[in-house]
Amino acid sequence: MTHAIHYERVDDIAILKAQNPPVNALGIDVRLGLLAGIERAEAEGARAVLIYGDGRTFFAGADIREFGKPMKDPGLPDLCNRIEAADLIVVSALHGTALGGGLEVALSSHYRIAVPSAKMGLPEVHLGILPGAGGTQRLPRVAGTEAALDMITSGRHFGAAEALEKGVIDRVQEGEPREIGLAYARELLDQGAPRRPVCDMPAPAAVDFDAVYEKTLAKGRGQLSPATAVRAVQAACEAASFLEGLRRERELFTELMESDQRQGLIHAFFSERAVSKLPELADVTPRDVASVGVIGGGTMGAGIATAALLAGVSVVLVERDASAAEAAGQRISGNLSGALKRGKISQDQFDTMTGDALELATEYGALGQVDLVIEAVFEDMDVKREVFKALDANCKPGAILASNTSYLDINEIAAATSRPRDVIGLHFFSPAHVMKLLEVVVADQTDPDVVATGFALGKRLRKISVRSGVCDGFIGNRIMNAYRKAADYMVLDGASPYQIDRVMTGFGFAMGPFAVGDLAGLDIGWAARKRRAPHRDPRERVVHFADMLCEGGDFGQKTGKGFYVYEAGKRGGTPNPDVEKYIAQDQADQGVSPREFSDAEILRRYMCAMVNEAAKVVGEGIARRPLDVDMVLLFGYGFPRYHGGPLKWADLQGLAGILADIETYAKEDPYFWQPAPLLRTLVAEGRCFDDLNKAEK
Ligand code: T1G
Ligand code: NAD
Repeated sequence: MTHAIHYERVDDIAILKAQNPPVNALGIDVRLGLLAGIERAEAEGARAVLIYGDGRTFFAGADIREFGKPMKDPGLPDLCNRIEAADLIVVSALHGTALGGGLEVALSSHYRIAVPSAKMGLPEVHLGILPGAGGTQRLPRVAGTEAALDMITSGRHFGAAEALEKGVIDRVQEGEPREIGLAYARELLDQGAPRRPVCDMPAPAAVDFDAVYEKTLAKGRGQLSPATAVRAVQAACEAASFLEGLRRERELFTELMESDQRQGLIHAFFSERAVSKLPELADVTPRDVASVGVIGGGTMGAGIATAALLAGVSVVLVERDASAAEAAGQRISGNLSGALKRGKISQDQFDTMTGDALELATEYGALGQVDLVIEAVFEDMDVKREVFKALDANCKPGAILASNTSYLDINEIAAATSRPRDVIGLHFFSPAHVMKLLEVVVADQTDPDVVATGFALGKRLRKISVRSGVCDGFIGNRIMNAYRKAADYMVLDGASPYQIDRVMTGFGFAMGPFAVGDLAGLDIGWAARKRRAPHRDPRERVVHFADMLCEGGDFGQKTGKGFYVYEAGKRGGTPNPDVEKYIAQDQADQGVSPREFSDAEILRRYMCAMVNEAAKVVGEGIARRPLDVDMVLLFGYGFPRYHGGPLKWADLQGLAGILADIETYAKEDPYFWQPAPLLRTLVAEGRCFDDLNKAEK
């Protein structure tokens, strides 16, 4: 036996208890322990085996940290087949999250019981693979083809009640897994219940798998794993035998395991868990935050207030005047009605959140007792400095003063107060009660416990919080500006903005850069360009076609026209014919002879611009690690998760090739395409961005 599996006998029942915290991942020691336990039970003449997990959960899947390494025997598929073939009854008792290989172990058992709060699922597609230990063959046999296809291609977690209703488990019972499992096994033995291997159950009914495959592929926007899993379930229905189906599952599993998408998704899994773990905060205690102040109740202020209310934090929102405060209240109520409609909150919770928990005010005096304030007023330094002076005068000592600015210098804002150590940037993304990303912007004098409080608040609001240093646009907007510029330059040189949008949606983005511009509002970028114009380096190329659109009052969706024309009630827009006119005008004014761009060149230039700026952001220490940048782009800018993020993508592409391309592009525009020093260093030393992630662990 191994320490990971504890063996115990109760009369003629052998009990295998998994003890591999935190989530009983099915690493080699667990697998060896389970195999030895089954063999010992048989050898000792036990009549049944009970398998359950100690601690917070039944097996939460294979040990993801073993992926990409040579698999040690017994592999999980063989172990599941061995459990199923045992010549005694095997019962699994589930609690916590029985996921992936964990549910597959349960499906290879002959009977399954669960506590009511148990969650189950085969989420492998979210890791770029598919259930590889018989899940695609056994689940359809117990739950039917349609239900299995839904559970496997969505990778969603489902509860015990649904699992019982769909035949995935046999019983739901209150109690401790060991106790309910033991009683159930005893009952089965007393009834003389037979072994009941799922592999002996009839092959499930086939469906139109080609149609399901195409639909799943389109829905995945280029992600391969869900669609490939459809083919594995197809084998469960059409293969000549169960073993033949298992063989096909293994073939497809191995194909996905060797894919770049698998590496991208595994990188995303561990990075989203690592991103908020900062060594310097390990022993720092955050300040208590029971109430929050929000200044400005526009798009962002109302969203931030909504996110806080949904997390059970009371809010004092201050606006310029009563009508603006009223309007803010309406926006918040509208956001919360959406959550009520979707059943995320109850009517009582809605009433509390729009009632006692929310105070709308026009005087800063109302902020006297709040623990933390988030400012979301106009993106203007003078306005922000005035607001922070007022906060300094009205907030209690120890209150944290945060700004939601998109670009402005947090150090300069902090200097407007007598307490710069309590000032921090908390940069939310629109809509703030929906988007998962929070950039925690640390200024030069920000106290560590203020930073720790920013992260603690992020966790409470269910955000992915990423530490950023201070620079123009912090991590995300700075990088976005670079790839947006590369897109604008390609348009000036002859590419169509609609071709670029098509290429980037083909790469996996939900929207291309020009459609995103229309969504966010072209006036925001216009204001930023005007703000920068006086300080612009004369060597920088400038495009004017977007300004021409804005000068005509076309700000995108909010005005019904931008790069696209939007008709009420219709999804998406159609190309705005004026755009080509403005582009041609800009080309003529700048003496540019337009040329053709292939889709491949557009993608390469766009991604090289993103990677190059990201490498500068890491090289300058604005982002602590490359994985921080990857998580910012994933959770704030819609970067396709299966690529792992721009720097993971770059590693998989090969940094030398990317540097070479940037050096080629630099021949035509040496100012924009200045290779990042970090990129040069990594290429020269034969290293990659992931080496830096590992170094920071
Ligand atoms: N392997 C290794 N480590 C794991 C792990 C796993 N499967 N699951 C979680 N961890 C670590 C995680 O990194 C973190 O570590 C700690 O446990 C707590 O996790 C053949 C091949 C179970 C719902 O996809 O969805 O089986 O950061 O912070 O929010 O078909 O973790 O503390 O160092 O996320 O309470 C399929 C993945 C595998 C489940 C708990 N299984 N895990 O969430 O805590 S593929 C999964 C989760 C497979 C077979 C295939 C969640 C959770 P650290 P946490 P949580
Ligand atoms: P907005 O114009 O929708 O709202 C700003 C609100 O601030 C208005 O309601 C205005 O009445 C109020 N206000 C202005 N001066 C005030 C004062 N002195 N006291 C109290 N209230 C005052 O703007 P927004 O889009 O919500 O942006 C707010 C901030 O958030 C800006 O710094 C912006 O850069 C940043 N931001 C915006 C987005 C976005 O996508 N819109 C995303 C992230 C960050």
